[in-house]
Amino acid sequence: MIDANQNSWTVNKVLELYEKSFMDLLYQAQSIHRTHFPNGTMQLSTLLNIKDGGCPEDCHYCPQAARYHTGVKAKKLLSVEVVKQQAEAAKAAGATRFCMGAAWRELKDRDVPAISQLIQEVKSLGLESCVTLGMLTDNQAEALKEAGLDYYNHNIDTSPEYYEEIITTRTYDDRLQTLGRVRDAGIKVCSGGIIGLGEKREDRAGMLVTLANLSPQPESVPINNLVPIPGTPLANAAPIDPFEFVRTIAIARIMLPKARVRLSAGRTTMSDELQALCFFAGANSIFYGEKLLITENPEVAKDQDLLKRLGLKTESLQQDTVSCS
Ligand code: SAM
Ligand code: DTB
Ligand code: SF4
Repeated sequence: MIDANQNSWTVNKVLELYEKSFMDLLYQAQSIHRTHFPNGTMQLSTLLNIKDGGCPEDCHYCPQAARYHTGVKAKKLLSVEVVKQQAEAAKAAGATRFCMGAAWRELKDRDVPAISQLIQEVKSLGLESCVTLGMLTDNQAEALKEAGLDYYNHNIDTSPEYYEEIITTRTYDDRLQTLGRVRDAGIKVCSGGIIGLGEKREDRAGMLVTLANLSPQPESVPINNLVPIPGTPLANAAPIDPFEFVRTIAIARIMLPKARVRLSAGRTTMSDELQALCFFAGANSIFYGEKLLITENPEVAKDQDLLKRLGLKTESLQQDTVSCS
């Protein structure tokens, strides 16, 4: 079926959405959300940092970039035993996807066997697998697919115009090429970005245009609110107006109607009410577990309580639903 929305988004069209009244925009987003997700389930992904710190890149937001003094120490790749234990715990807590991140500029061929083994362990538990390892070659993408990888996360972070203000050690095109390789290998695409990098509304629109005009569109779209990290160039970035953040989620839902839109980093500083507004606007996935990669995430019990108070059901491994009790 041809999707009328796809490949035809322009920044001006998106800015028109941003100009709508907050209520009209949320009503439109919620209507689209209900059409594509009639069960209204929340998908829970648990993150594990499998390789901490020491990254050669200069992403201005990142606690793991070696060049900034953030107090994060470089460590070795975690062992299979540790990863397996963490994945089992995530499954027991109710997560359906296990996402493993490494502070790498790119995946090295020598690490492919170890990563493949980690993916196989996660898959053997019946969990969906996701990794985020930096740039990939065609052969590496194929090897990860062969190992059973379901999703590859690789964020475009912001608009093509603003990107150079945030990262200079690789280009926007490098990111898009890796996304193309992931897609060609038959792996599902997880790509999104960060709000609150000092970007303009045009840049938020430009980021969403890039994502929505990918063909096919990404299946998973994480929207992160910047977690300002002392020691990084963005340590003192001005926080974004929460309503602008909710608008961005709503517009992501409208432009990427079938994607799981994940309310990602930044939830520890959001009120329950703000998170509920984000869910109403169309966010239907969260990172679930006390830690993101380096920074904190809400406690499991707190998230379970929030989902319960909102009467939100969670996606289960069998694709049906269970109540969060
Ligand atoms: N090194 C790999 C890469 O850059 O693709 C994988 C890990 S990297 C930490 C994954 C993503 O986390 C980044 O692309 C960025 O969108 C997000 N991220 C990193 N630091 C963040 C922060 N302080 N606040 C919000 N999001 C952040
Ligand atoms: C994504 O979009 N957000 C996650 C995941 N993909 C890898 C990472 C958020 C990192 C927040 C800062 C930290 O803890 O390092
Ligand atoms: Fe490295 Fe990824 Fe952090 Fe950039 S975001 S510095 S590539 S770990």
